[in-house]
Amino acid sequence: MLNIVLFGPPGSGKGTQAQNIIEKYKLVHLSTGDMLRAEIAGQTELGLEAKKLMDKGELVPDSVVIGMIENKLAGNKEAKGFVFDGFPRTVAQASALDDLLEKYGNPIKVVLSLVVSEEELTRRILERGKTSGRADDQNESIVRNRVVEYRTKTEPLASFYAAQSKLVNIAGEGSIEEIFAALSAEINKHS
Ligand code: B4P
Repeated sequence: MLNIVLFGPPGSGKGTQAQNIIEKYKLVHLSTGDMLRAEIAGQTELGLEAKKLMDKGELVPDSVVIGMIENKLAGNKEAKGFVFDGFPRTVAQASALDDLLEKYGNPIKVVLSLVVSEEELTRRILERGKTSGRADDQNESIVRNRVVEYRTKTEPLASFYAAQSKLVNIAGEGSIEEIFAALSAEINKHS
């Protein structure tokens, strides 16, 4: 089973590249951002609570996203592998994911970390904000808050995965095709 984590700051291209990876390698895409936005669109209780935090650029509680991922893993037992996009975002989420995958005997093979400068992240997100309708894409101070959340809560995961010898840095600036080629070269070492 090929389990991959796509790691990087908001706007680094995780969602964009996850789409290319699942098509090429026939894997299942698990994006916690997409799952939360589906809950918001469905106006569920979970979605309404998550929206309050997401609109401010803050992370939603670990227990919420871990529960969502657990359900998706249980519902996709025949998958050839998963691309985790935007999850894990905290050390607690990463530990929970390791425990869940251990149950299935299929640990994470590689963590691909997209490296993009802060100016480029802000530029991309504000550009997307012109059409995405996402409140968290439209205001520079919210975008900056997302980056602060990333630096304080998510970036420490890089050492968590480096300690497991799973972290690979990929230059995340350049054309989508060039970045996809670099990601594919790494994935091919594991497939
Ligand atoms: P996410 O939905 O995960 O989204 P994202 O951070 O916006 O980024 P992504 O890196 O996927 O960027 P994309 O490819 O779209 O999170 C949203 C919110 O949900 C979080 O702030 C948080 O509140 C909550 N959340 C989600 N998961 C959570 C978790 N596990 N725990 C707690 N809270 C959680 O790219 C961005 C833009 O750049 C696009 O417009 C794209 O077209 C463009 N782009 C991509 N590659 C490019 C390239 N090479 N060159 C130029 N532009 C490019």
